[in-house]
Amino acid sequence: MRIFHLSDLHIGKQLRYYSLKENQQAALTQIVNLAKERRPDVILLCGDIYDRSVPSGEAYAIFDGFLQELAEITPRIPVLIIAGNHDNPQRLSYASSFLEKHQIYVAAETPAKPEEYLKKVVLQDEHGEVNFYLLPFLKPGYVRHLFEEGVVTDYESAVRAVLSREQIDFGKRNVLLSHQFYTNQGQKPETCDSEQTVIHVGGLDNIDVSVIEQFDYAALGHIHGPQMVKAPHIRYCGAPLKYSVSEEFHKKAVTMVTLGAKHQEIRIESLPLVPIQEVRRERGLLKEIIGRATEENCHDFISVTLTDEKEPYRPKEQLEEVYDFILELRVDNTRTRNLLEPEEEGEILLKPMEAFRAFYQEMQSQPMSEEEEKIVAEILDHFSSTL
Ligand SMILES: [Mn+2]
Repeated sequence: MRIFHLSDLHIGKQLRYYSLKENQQAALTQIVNLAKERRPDVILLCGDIYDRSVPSGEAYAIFDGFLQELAEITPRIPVLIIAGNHDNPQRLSYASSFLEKHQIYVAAETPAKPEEYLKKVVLQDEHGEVNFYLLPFLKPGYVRHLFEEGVVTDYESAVRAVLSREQIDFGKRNVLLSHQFYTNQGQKPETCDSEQTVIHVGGLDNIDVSVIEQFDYAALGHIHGPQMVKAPHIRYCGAPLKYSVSEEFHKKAVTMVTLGAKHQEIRIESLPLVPIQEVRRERGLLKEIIGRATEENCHDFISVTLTDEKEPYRPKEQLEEVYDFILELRVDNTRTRNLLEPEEEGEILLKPMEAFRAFYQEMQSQPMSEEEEKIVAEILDHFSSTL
């Protein structure tokens, strides 16, 4: 069985103040084209479909268009969707029973009553059945009431308890969809800035991977860089786009999993997604950075760090002449580094002239000329006589 594993679409997300609408649409179109080409038996969307719990009309339209295009592929490819921490369960489950008639299965809410269980979708291949368990993002408080007191104390015990009441037959082939923070004996996966979750190892949100190890494949969402956790069959596929500068070197892709017979080794392939705009860093002198602009890279999203000792006049305006999308502009030189160093002694009260001299030196990286000193002295003189 061939599986497309995706997560963290974050539809509607912006990069600083820039819309990513076209970038997201381009990525989704590539995913549709890959689906047409590679013909997966199922597509998994493992949480954080939308970036906000109240998605914009535009965000809904983008996702709707994506599902529509997937639905037009014949034979129909089932799509399995779970909610992530960014999704609003009620909103994500809108029209879900209707969608199910079209083989789009949405699990947004965790079991709330004793008689409710995880959504389970059974698909067939030449080796028999594969059970897909859809575990939406959960917090311990969502499910605590389903168990005896003291059973659910943290995220790990919550997921363990929810999975154990499913009475899964691990003699069969089982796939889990989950959107949580899984660690390998406290070892933290590689994270980046766009996940926007306060991730701390040893924190209550960690779940040891042993809880889900028995699945033949665990399709995970939540972490935006593609990586396995402990073993190849437990995997974060990552976001389809770079959502922060810290993802500069990520290789975004669709993770394609080929599941064979039970106990047969799984095959993992990365089908690269090519962004229409890169997200990257530029560091150096203003002149150098401007000089590096080309027709190909001038539309990239760039984070600029200037290293000029003598700070240029209106650097942002100068950069904007050649670069279209500047995410941020920082200065890293002796002045800014000194600012970060803590004062060794207590605060010293300087005379006005001394204070201005120090300020000038810091801003200009050189002392005032004699003429400038004279001007400043005159100004100070003027003020001291008027006060
Ligand atoms: Mn996410």
